[in-house]
Amino acid sequence: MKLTLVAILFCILQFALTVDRSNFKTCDQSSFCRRCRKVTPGDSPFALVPGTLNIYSDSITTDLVNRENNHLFSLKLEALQGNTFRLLIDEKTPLKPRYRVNDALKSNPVPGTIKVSERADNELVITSGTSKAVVTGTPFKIDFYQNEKLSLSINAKGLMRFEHLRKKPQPPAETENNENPDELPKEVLPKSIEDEDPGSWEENFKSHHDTKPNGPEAVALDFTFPQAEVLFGIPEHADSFVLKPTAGTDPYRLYNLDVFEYELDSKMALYGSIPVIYGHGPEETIGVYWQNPSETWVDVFNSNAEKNVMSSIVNFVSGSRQTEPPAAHFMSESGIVDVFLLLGPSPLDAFKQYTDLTGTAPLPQLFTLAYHQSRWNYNDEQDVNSVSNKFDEHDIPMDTIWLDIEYTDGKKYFTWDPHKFQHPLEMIKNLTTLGRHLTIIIDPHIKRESGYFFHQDCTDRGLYTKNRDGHDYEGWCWPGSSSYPDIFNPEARKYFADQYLLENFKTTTKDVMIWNDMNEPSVFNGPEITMLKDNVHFGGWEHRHIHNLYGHMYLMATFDGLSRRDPNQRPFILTRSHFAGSQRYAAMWTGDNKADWGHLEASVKMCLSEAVAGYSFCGADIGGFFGNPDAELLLRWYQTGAFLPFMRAHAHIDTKRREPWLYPEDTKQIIRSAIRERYSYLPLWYTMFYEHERDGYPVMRPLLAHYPKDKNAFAIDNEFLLQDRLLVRSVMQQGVSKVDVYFPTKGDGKGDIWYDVDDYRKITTVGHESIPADLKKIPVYQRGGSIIPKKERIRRAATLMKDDPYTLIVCLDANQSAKGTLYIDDEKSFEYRKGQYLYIEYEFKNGVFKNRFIDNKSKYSPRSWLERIVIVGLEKVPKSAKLKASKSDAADLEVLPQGNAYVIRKPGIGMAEDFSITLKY
Ligand code: NBV
Repeated sequence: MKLTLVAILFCILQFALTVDRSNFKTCDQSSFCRRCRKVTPGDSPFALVPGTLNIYSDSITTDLVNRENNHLFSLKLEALQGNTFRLLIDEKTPLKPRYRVNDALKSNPVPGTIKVSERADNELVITSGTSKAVVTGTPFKIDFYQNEKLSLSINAKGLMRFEHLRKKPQPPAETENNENPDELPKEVLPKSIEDEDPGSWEENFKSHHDTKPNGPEAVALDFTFPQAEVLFGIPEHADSFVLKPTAGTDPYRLYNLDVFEYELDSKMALYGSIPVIYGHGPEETIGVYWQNPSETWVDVFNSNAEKNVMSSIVNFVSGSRQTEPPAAHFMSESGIVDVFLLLGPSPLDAFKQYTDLTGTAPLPQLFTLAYHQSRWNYNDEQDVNSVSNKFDEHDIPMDTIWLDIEYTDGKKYFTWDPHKFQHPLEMIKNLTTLGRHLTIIIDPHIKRESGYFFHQDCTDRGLYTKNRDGHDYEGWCWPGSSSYPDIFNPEARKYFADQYLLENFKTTTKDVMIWNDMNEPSVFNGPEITMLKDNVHFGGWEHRHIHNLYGHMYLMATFDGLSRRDPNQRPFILTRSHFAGSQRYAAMWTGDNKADWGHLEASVKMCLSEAVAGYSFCGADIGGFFGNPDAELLLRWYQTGAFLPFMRAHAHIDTKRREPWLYPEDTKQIIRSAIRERYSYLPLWYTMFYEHERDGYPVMRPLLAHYPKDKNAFAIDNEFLLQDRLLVRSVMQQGVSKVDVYFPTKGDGKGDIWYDVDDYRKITTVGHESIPADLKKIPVYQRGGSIIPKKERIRRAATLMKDDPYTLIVCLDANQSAKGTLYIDDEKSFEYRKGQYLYIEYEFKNGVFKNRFIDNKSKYSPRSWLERIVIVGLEKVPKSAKLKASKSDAADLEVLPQGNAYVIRKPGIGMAEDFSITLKY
């Protein structure tokens, strides 16, 4: 009863306040963070042990010693293919094994080859390709060079820390001669940081007690980026894309948490954690992937970012560099050092090195890239049907309706509320006949109610996470008293996955997609709203060892379930919690944002950080989850959301209904055209996602990805690129009638030509240009030199546009040429993996437009055809065009001027046909 009251009070309080910082730890309240931060820069106590070196074809191994206590470690430095190294450090003979991550990498990395030479001066040189690692023995340090230039240093600041597992010191016995043979005499070892920290062996936070059975076990290491000017990465934080120095503040925190009404410009932890960081400068980009799923804090050093603008201009002009290059200090509560060094050298190289390790988002069904309509909650079946119908009435395209937790019978997942959702199959059918889909939420907290099959099964089969006493852990969440499947137990994953099969979840169909929320996991009455760290998972691992992986493993189960439900349909899952590699299973969104302008801006910054950390399929609640957006905010949010990879409107249960038609007519019309614009670009989105899966580069990119030398572009995060084809600078401020759009330079003062996608106005500005932006305007530009596929017949749902014809927008560069790709398949199944697709490259050069099939093996022949080619930026006026196609007769085509463009109308060629079109002047 007491617990119930506490939980209810907690929920009420949550709805009354903005973020309650006191619910979450500061570094100072976290014993291991405090300890790691106490290490002072300087000579590291770690050193290689002479005579222990082994050399293999791809790696070296050697012992490492902590000279403060003579504890031994094993070190392995391995070269991987693709200009990447991996460094592993573990205790040589730990008291018990330390946790190693198995499920984040997509597969075993492919080893490279090395050559090793020893230098007299205490150094080992390991060469792989054009890169080399120079390992210094005492104090231990590794420097990575590329073409003789220092790119990255490990432990150059000497902040390494590796707390070995030990027996708990017993209070001294009364007798005088109490000697423990395992420990060196007290006078030899000075008191260590962990001996002195009161939180090393147990820790309290608010009313919660953490028993820490293994005592101190932290690992920490510093990385210096000598060529970098900025650092970015380590999502998820509601902060700028470029990381801020942490001196005098808390470090950035990576600990998956359900943070209510999160603050902006904050280093506090959020729902997801991806421990990859990049250092970027005009010459190169270097990444560091710190593979550790325990609570992690990251200190950022960057004196460059602290300097005032004047001194950077002076430095820039004089060519002088800062004295201290940017650095990052990773500090994790437990585990081992398992770190991947991604040596770039270009930004795209480094991003790909990361996705080569952790994978990409598999090509989603096309409709998932269209518009999703959600709210907590659509009340009942009638409500769902009427919302769907209203979209048609107002001629607004929409592909998916979402149901939040209220559809269930008392928050018991895999059930339906028997009154509000009496005929789920009928409701689903109503949607699917219109070409639409349904997505429902399934959370990981399981209601402890006798008679609820899921609870019964997990109890009977021992599938729940245990508390430290070995009993099923009970926490408080939406259903009230809840337990949490031990998702690290393969049997629990299989059980969870099985529930999605249609023979089990009979009241759904294969067209129902899944939303996994609260999977940090969120526990209302737990420490920091999550699970106790001394809870125990399968294999005996404490929750502290694996916390940031909980949501990821849960996604693996859902993905497995949906894959088995219908092996030839691509699953769609949306997740809140995520870790490195989760992009292989689910799209993610940025959680419970607010209906204010700052949160709208944050949506772009946050998705940019996710994108460079392998997570391309990212979006934010359009309109803001909490609060009620006014008309201007809502329409600007739709305009931005239309150009983010995942486009979904969603709102809290206490907000006013906000479907577009509930706003004034002019607002509705603007929202409608933003959504329609999204639909017109679906062929581009689909192609970009295919190329993401195939090539590993992000879909959404910071400007520095393609303009790495443009220092003014490094920190820009209110503007972004979609591949290198579109530049988006949507309006994200209240009451403005113009925006400053930044057109980047390639570094030589020259830039690309850009064309406004609304009227094909040509822009040759390099730097800022002020653009008028009335409420209808979304400032978006197509790069000269690119070709973009579109569909211009917009229908009620994307699924209905499959066979519709294509339009190609050809924007010319300074050489009057352009290139671009288009990907086509059945938009739904895995047949594309058997070659059932078309992947086409289009090129315009010397007045000739033609196509080329990138994989000749493609066997797919779509019904769709080429309806229109729009050529933008032509210097000479064409009179007509000559078409030559493989399957039809040569023909003369009309070329009509249209504003700033020329339109070749109705080439009428099937998409699988070879052709060329020559302009006649
Ligand atoms: O399931 C209810 C909500 C959901 O609408 C939201 O999108 C999630 O981020 N959920 C969180 C639980 C609690 C919100 C206060």
